[in-house]
Amino acid sequence: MITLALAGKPNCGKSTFFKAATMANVEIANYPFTTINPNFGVAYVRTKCPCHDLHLTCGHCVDGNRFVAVNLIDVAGLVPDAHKGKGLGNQFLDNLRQADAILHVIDASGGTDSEGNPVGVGNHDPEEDIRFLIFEMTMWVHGILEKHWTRISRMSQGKGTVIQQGIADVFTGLGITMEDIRDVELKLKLDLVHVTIEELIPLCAEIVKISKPMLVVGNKVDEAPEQLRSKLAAQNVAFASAASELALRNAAGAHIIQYLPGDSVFSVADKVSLTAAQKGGLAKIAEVMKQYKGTGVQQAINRAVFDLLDMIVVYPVEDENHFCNKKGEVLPDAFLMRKGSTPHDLAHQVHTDIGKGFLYAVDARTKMRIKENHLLKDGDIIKIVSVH
Ligand SMILES: Nc1nc2c(ncn2[C@@H]2O[C@H](COP(=O)(O)OP(=O)(O)OP(=O)(O)O)[C@@H](O)[C@H]2O)c(=O)[nH]1
Ligand SMILES: [Mg+2]
Repeated sequence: MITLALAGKPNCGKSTFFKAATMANVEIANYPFTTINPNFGVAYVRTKCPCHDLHLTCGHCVDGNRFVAVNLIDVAGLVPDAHKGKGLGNQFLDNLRQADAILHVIDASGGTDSEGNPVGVGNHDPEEDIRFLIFEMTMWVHGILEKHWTRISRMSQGKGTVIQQGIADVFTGLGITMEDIRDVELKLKLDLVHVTIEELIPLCAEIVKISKPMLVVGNKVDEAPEQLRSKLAAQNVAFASAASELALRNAAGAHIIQYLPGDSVFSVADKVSLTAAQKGGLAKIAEVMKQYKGTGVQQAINRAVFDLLDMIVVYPVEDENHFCNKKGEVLPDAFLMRKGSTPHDLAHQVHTDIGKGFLYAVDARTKMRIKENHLLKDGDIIKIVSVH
């Protein structure tokens, strides 16, 4: 399963985002380092369920909206010089290893300094926070490389290819290959045989870029001054109000409103009488949602998975005529897969044995056989025929 990690300086709203997205009960407070141990939970990407267009009822979606699970990690806040162990530095950075992509949460309201202390809205430049996280991650990677560098350079005895492999081996856990290192070497015009460890910092920045795609989430947009918002919008920041999303999720859970994560509006449930405070709170949230077409939490998760990681959703079925499994459940599974995946990849994802015994696949919509190397599309419904 795909894993997204929430990272950023302390007190920017990572745990609020996490709680809103997973509905897990985690601690939230207006001071730095509320979270020390990482929180692990399940969030969802939202997509249109194919049952809607096929005029079927699947029982796995809500009004035609399918929520597909992804892992979400909420980690301790990171402060400048974390790579040197400041704050909870290294522990935090190690928690990012398992992430496929990072949601870098910043405080778009500019109300907290670089260490997460409240300073009053508009008194800190959030653009600074964007740069610092990339730098800390780069230096974290550099620190790891430094530990191995003497061995790698000694072992290679001046042979470039051995050095490339040696570096790639250190970062296999981050999905880095020898080809990646060779590409970076060419791009940066580095001579790995003769570089000093300091000259490897740009290479480490590239390793971070390749292994940890990052979406910057401008949280607390409900309090962000216009001048900061327009500066951040120019940097393609995904705006969010995690506190608004959390309030809506709680209100929907209590049947006060009708709202699905990712909706651009909510409606107050029939026969519910609201207190003046509730009315005021909801009106403020509605105002934010109008401007950003929602609270931004679901939108950020979707953007990370579908745009950053380039994933599609594919639905395996056993009966292509009724779009169901052997038990008659319609569209029982939804799999997130990389764009460029084939039916054979899907077979492997369903089960290793089904992958090994793969014979052919059928597109359930057209009932046509598709080739093993055919490229799957988002929303495809596929029957796999295998010897197992
Ligand atoms: N106005 C506003 N406040 C928010 C929002 N999200 C979080 N907050 C507030 O920001 C403060 C910090 O929230 P947390 O979720 O604990 O922040 P964190 O990033 O997890 O903090 P650490 O665990 O200390 O790193 C709390 O007072 C939240 O209520 C938001 O969207 N808007
Ligand atoms: Mg926290």
